[in-house]
Amino acid sequence: MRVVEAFRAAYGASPQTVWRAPGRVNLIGEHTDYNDGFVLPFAVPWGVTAAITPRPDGTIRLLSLQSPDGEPVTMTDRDQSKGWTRYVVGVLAMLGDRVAGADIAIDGDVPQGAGLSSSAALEVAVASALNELHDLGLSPMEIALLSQKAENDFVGMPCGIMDQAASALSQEGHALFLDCRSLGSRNIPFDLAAHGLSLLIIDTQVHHEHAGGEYAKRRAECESAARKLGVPALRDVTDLAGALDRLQGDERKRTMHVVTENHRVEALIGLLRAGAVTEIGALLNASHLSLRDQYEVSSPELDLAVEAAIRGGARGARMTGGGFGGSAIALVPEERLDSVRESVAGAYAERGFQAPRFLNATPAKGAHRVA
Ligand code: GAF
Repeated sequence: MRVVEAFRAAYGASPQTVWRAPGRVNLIGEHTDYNDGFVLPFAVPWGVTAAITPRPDGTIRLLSLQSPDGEPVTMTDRDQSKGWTRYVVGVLAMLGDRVAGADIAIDGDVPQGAGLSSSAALEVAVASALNELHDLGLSPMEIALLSQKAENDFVGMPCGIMDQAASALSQEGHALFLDCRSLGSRNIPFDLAAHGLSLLIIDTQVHHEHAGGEYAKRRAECESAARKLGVPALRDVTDLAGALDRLQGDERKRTMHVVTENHRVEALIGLLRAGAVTEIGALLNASHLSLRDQYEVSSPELDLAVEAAIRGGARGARMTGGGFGGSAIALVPEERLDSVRESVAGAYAERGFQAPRFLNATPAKGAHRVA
C-alpha cells in the first residue's frame, strides 16, 4: 500500500495501524442535521487512508501524499497547524491528554472540491486510528462526534453531524438513516442496480468562496426561527402553516425548507421499504426546488445540472451537500446514462460553464482498519 511505503520512507519504520474512512454523498435530508432532523447519506467508494504511529512526546509529524513537496510537516505545538492539517490536529486536540504526538501519513482519493466530504473522511480516519492505538474504546458514533467537534471547535466550521456519521457508520450496499437528535441510526438497503438504476454524481467543479459564511448564516437563521417559535429546534415544528404565519422573510423560507425536507426523508425511506426505488425521483426534485428557492443554497451550475439531467432522462435530481457549488446527484435508468451525461455536458458547454465531471457512486463501507 503506497501510504505505508511513504510512511516508511518518511519516518524509517512501519506504521502501527492504517485506517481508511470514506467521503459521503447525501441522498436526501439537506441542512436538516443541525436542526435535529433526519438525513440519509451513504459512503462513497473514495476516501482517506491514514497510517499512524503514536509518539510519546507532543510532536506531530504529518505527511500527505497529495501535498506537492512530499515532505512531512513537523509541529511541536498544535497552534502551528494551518490549512488541511487543522482537520488532523483538531482531532488530536479534542483527545486532549489522552494522546500526545503522532507520526502520520495520509493518502486520499476523494475528488477535490466535489463536496463529497474529504474533510470528514480525514477526521474520521485519523480518529479511528487513534482510538485503536490508544485503546480509547470509542464507538463509531463517538468517533463521529469527536470529529465533528474538531471541525466545529478547532477548524471553526459549524457543521452538523451528517458527514462524520456517514463516514464512521455506513455499511456497504446501504444508505444510513440518522436521527440527528437521538443519534439513532439504521442502515437501509440501497441497491439501485437491482432496479436497473444508477446514481450519477455530477461534479460542477465549482466551489464558491463565500460558502462557509453562508452556511453559518443559514444555521443562525434556523436557530433564531426556532427561538421565535418557542421550540428547541425546527425539527419540532408540527404545525407548519401556523409556524409560517409567525415568521417573516428568510427565517420563514428556511423553516419551510427544513420542515418539508424532514418529511421528504421519511417519505423516501417509506418508498425504499416498499421496494419502490424508481419512485424516489420526485422527492429528489422537490428537495432541489426547496434548496434552490427556500433555503437559497444552490448555484446556477447546480440548477443547470439538475434541469439538464432530468431533460436527458433522469428520474430525479438534486444538489447534494452544503451547496454553493460541489455536486448534484441524478437517479438514472442505466440505459439513459449516456443521454443524461450528454444532456448535462451539452447544456454546460452552451452556457459557457466549465465542463462537469461525472462519477458513479455505489454505497461503500464506513471506516475500517486496512493494515
Ligand atoms: C455540510 C455539513 F458539513 C453537514 O453537516 C450538512 O449540514 C450539509 O452541509 C448540509 O446538509 O456538508
